[in-house]
Amino acid sequence: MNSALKSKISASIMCGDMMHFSEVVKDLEAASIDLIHVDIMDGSFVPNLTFGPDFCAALRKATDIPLDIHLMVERPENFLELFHPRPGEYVSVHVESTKHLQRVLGMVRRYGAKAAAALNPATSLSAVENVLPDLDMVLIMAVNPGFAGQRLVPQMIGKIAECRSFLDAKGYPGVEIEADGNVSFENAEKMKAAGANIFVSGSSGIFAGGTCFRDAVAKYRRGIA
Ligand code: S6P
Ligand code: MG
Repeated sequence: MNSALKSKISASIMCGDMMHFSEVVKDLEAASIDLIHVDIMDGSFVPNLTFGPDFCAALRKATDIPLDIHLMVERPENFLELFHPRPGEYVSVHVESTKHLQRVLGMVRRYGAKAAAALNPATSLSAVENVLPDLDMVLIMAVNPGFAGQRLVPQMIGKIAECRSFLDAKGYPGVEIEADGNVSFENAEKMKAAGANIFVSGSSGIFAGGTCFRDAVAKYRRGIA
C-alpha cells in the first residue's frame, strides 16, 4: 500500500438537501471538505437521472472546492466539452461506458484535470491494465452505480486491496484509488486499510444526519488518517 497518498474526503452532493444546496456548499467549506463529488447519470448507463454541466458550472461559481465529477453516462467523450473540466478537478469515466477509454482519458487530461477510470463491481482490474500511463485515479464502485443508500458489495474491499497491489506492482504508486458507495465511517476504515485514499461520503456518512458536517469530517479523518 502507498501510504504517501493524501487521504481525501469527497462529499456526494446528490445526497445533500436539494432545496438548500448553497447552504450545503457553505457548510462543506466550513467543514474543510476536500472535494465535491458530482454524480452525473444519463438514464441509460444507469437507471437514474441527476445533474448536468450547468449544475457543475453553478457549483464552480459558488465555491473553490474542486469538483470530483463521476460520469455515469454512455459515451462520455461526447460530453466532456460541455462539462469543460477545470485544472485540479477529477473526472471519472466508466470503462464500461466507452469503446475509446484511452482517448477519453487523454481528453480529460488535456483540460488539465485528473483522469480516472471507474469500475463497476463486476468489472475486473484488467480493464485498466493497458491505460495505466493515462490514469491519475481508479474509482472502485463498492455498490452498483445509480442510487445512493445501497449496501456495500463486500468483496469490493478485497478488490481495492488488489487494485493497490496491482498499481504498485506495475510501477504506478502515485495513481490514487477512490472508493464510492456505502462509504460509512466503519467501511471507510476498511477501505483505507485496503489501500483507498479518496472516500466518497454520502447518505451513509456526512449526509446521514444526526451530526454536523464538521464533526462528521473530523470523525472520518480520525478513521482514515
Ligand atoms: C452511486 C453514486 C454514488 C452515491 C454515493 C452515495 O451511483 O455514484 O456516488 O452518490 O454512493 O453514498 P451512500 O453512502 O448513500 O452510498
Ligand atoms: Mg459516484
